[in-house]
Amino acid sequence: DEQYDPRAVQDKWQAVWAELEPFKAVEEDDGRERRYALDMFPYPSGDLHMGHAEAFAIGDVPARYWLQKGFNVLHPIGWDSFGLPAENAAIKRNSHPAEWTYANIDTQAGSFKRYAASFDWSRRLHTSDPEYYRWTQWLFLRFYERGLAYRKGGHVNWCPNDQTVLANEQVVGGHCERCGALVEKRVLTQWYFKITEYADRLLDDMAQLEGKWPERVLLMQRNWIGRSTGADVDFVIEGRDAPVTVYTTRPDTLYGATFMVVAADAELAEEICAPEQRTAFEAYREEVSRESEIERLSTERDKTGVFLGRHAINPVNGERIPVWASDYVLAEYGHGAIMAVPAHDQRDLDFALKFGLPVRTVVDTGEPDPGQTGVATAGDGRIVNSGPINDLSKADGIATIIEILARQGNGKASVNFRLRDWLVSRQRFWGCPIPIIHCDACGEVPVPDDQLPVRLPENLRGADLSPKGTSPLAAAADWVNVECPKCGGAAKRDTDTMDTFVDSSWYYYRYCSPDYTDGPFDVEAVRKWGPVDQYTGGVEHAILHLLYSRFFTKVLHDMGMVDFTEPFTRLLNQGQVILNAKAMSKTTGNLVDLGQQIDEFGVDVVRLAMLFSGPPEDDIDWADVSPHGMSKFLSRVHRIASEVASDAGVDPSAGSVDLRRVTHRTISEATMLVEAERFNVAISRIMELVNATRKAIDSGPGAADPAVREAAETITILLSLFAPYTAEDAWSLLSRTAPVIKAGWPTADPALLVQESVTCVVQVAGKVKDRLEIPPDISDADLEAQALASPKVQEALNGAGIAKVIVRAPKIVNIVPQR
Ligand code: ANZ
Ligand code: ZN
Repeated sequence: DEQYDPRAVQDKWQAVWAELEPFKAVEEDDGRERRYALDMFPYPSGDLHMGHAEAFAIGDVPARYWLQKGFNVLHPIGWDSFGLPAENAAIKRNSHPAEWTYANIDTQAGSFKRYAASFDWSRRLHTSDPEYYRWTQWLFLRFYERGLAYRKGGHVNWCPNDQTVLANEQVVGGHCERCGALVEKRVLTQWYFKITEYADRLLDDMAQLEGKWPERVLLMQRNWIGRSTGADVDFVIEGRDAPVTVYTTRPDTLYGATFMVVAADAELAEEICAPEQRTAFEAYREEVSRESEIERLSTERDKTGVFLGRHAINPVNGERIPVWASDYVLAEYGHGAIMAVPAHDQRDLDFALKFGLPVRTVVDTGEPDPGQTGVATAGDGRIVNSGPINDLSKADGIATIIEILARQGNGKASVNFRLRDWLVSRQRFWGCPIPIIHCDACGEVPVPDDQLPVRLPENLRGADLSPKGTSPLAAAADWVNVECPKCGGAAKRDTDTMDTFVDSSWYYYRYCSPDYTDGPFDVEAVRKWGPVDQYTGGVEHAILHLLYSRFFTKVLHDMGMVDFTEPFTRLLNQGQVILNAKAMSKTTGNLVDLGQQIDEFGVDVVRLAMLFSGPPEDDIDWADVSPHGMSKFLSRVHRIASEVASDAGVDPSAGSVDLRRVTHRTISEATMLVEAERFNVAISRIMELVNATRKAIDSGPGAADPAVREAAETITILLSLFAPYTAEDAWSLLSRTAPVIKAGWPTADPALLVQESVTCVVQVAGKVKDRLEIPPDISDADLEAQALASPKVQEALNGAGIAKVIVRAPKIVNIVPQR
């Protein structure tokens, strides 16, 4: 017989789907329950690659499953189309970033269609479209009104290569997340979103996500937010009016504070430095300004620092302790100053030993003296050398010291977060302009809503866009100079654009009403569709995008625009596609070309290989997959469909019970496996059903048996989640009407799920005396009773008493008679 070629049927069915639009979500209530399946939208860099093929094959399964189940499914697609690569390409080609961007989007859209992604194409959006970024600007202004968008000067991360600032989240190990350059610190005035105001809620609402998001993502978010509890303690500084506050997680060690350390780059250090130490301090600070954050945080490095020529007074015992400046204390955390307790904090101990400062143990943990060993003891123990809190435990010591400080009025319990406000301004062109006008007379003036969008100029090209340290928009005089909306005087537009993570923090709401013109989204539409039921995408977004989207959702909730507080109910992070253990990412280059794989094997083979290789969250080594094996399997399915006589409508209950049992067990298990996201195992169950069907055709009741048709239809419907083209073609061979995706998910007949009986051997004194047909899940007690009741067993016992009965249900019962 003729070999089936999965490539041959693709164009035909793609055209049919374009006509039938089976993936279109229905806006009106039509009695069906709604489901929202979302894939992280792509960045338009070139064509789709193997990583996309994996992610979108995985994301397609729940969407297709829900369609088969009869839900009204929203499964949209769009593009995250602002960003640096487009700008760099435009500089190279002397063009406008939009040209490269929209050409790539078209390429990717064509590839998605060929790949049979089950998208509702009518909802397509691009974040770089003015009709989209108009609403990004509108949201910025609402944040601004609520005090959640503000400008401040301060130390920021600066990428010397991209010539732009970066959010903390975009600095990975001290390097620019995008280009890898070592990140520098600069003092600049920038726009921030006040995400810290939501720190508690971002942590506490994670309770809703427990068990529904990958545990490691929740852990990464928790660590990133980094809530710590302790106390603020005020130290009087000799010769200075205002005290210096330090943050400590260990107020129980206050009697062990033998010096204080101020961040060398904090204003405080500059301010309290005594005149005779100024030269030394300034030289040191200069050194520190050249260090990267990784260097500063490294525990391996030798400690450095300088004495500031001042003393602080310990608020509980009046002791005078020297104040130092060092780089291991960060200006931006807590109060930028610490009380150093070298006996119980390793960094402080390293510093004390380096500079000959005293070490005093105040918690006896039973370990040797840190001053001698150089190893700080951080554990619990009995408090010593600490006046009123002696003999207390760590926890009681903390509580008591906080009480004492509160009574004295120089300290209180305090909570700190590692999370910083989100720096959102960028000095680049291809992003959403910040809708603020700067007027000498009025200050910051929001662009009025009816003047949105503030459009990007279209006349800047090539070299106009090259990095200059300020936004290329600053050079566009006709764009920058405007009338102040308040006073009508001469004013200037803000020339920064927004971090592209702002664009992607709300796109999933826009999909619910993509053409809405009265706001970023129709609140009613989001009430119907939201929140997203299943979100699929890469774990590289475990912190940034997901945290920002969660933040946006909480703000939108507070604005009364959404009625839930978490945007993504379930999250699935697919693994990576690798080749011989090398990751296939943008940076290592695409070692395998998706287009070429599809040309060679066909879409269904690639999709199936992606899904069958293992659980979705595991990495796939493309060197280990077998496209030929997948191809063979699809051929077997296709052949079964072509052999089954076209007598649709015959009652399957007239067919082979043995095959029907396999079919219904497969339905039951595949349903559970798909819902548990074990797609690879679901596919292997389908393969087993294909084998059983083949056998029934070749050496069983034959292709005309109604049970064989039932099996063939079941195989086809189940396969429509994973290999859509072949499923559609098989469906038509079975004389059924397209689209197969609306065929309806089959339900298993419980009567056919009851397992057949198994045979149990019954021995008396080690000799087989009877065989019982019993249910496989029989209990030991029932089995023992049945065995003892057997006439053959009674005969063998011949009136003897029973010493012992050994039961191994459902296989064997051994009866030991009394002698
Ligand atoms: C005294 C002490 C004694 C501390 C001890 C620890 C152990 P987390 O958990 O991360 O919040 N610290 C405070 N502000 C800092 C800053 N700006 N830069 C660097 N370190 C800073 O850590 C809080 C602890 O880190 C604080 O508690 C403080 O040292 C230090 F046995 O105070 B601790
Ligand atoms: Zn003005």
